[in-house]
Amino acid sequence: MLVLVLGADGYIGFPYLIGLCSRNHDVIGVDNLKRRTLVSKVGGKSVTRIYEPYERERAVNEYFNGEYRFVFGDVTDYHFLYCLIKTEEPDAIVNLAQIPSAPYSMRDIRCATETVINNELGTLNLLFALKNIDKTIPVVQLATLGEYGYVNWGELPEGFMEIEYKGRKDVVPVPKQPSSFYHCSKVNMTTFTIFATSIWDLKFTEIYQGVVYGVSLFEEIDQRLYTRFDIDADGFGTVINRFTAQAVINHPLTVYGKGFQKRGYLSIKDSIQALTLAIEKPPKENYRAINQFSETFRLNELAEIVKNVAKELGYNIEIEHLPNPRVEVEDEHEYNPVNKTLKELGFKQTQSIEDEIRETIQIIEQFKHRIRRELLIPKITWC
Ligand code: USQ
Repeated sequence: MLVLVLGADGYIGFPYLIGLCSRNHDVIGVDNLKRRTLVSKVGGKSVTRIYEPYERERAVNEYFNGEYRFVFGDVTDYHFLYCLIKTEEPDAIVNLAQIPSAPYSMRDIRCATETVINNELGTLNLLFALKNIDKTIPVVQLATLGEYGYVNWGELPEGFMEIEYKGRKDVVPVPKQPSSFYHCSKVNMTTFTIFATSIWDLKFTEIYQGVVYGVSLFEEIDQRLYTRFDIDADGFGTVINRFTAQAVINHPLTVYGKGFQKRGYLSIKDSIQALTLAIEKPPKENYRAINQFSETFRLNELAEIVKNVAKELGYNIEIEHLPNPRVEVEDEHEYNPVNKTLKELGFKQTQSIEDEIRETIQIIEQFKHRIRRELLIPKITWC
């Protein structure tokens, strides 16, 4: 099938589209290269060396049967998005074109506005374009587990839950408790999507994804197929990737606060596998919610895992608790999201977190000289 991937130059977008081409799908990848600009803006740089989009396009087409075409463009431009979908008539669309950083969105009013406009307007444009062109094209769109926040009642269902209030029952969206303006923008994307799919009969799957880590499957084939790997504290580095980069330069692992914060995690290989299942097995219903993660961990557990794997590889690393720059629940708390739908679709974790971290360390060791220490300590605070 022909898949339109919005956000084709991102950490997940690029290896995801390679995965699709390796399964004989054709892909049109769209990106405005904002991620590259924003990482530079916060002083960062991908630890892995990444290639320009058209070099990436050439490399994908050299190795895989599915044909890949890169298109430079911005999903916040309705006319661009409308014309692209109308002309290309994709069989499926994947919307990953978001600014994904919680700290960046908390930096100042400009960054908050930029995040909100990019993420929410991109979604609105996609919803309207599909209403006006073809309501039957299935879309997979990235939401986040962080939309739900932490709840004290136990299990976190997928998207919707049954409630009972004053003796009456109903099924409603799971309450949202976002913890940054980035997470607020994702909540609003979800609200738009649930509403629009219900009135216009569109076909959307929203992926409530946990924190992604690791390196993709394609590094060994050709260095032009490397995905980016960010480690900056105030922008785009996520926690496990930051810990692995810290390990290879003998920097203490920076646990924020007490370290009991519990979240869902999955490797980038598993993210690609799960997104592929979602696109190849579209839903019957107008709106499907999938909680996407492999395992849950507390930060203290993650730091111990990275410390132990690094030790096997010859690095003796300390764990350091920094004052938490964020406002988040950091005492012991419940966190039990369910991921039933993913399992029903046939998802299986590719490898253990230890193996994934070992592989990541071995790959980024070659790029040690590109890890800048000054990017490892957070400066943006929530208050
Ligand atoms: N943290 C540390 N030390 C660090 C960096 C982070 O202790 O050096 C902690 C944070 O305080 C937080 C946890 O690690 O408790 C995760 O932080 P993160 O920066 O890895 O991830 P987060 O800001 O939650 O956002 C990431 C992605 C986002 C995605 C989200 C999934 O950037 O796009 O939506 O993970 S979720 O967390 O489930 O909302």
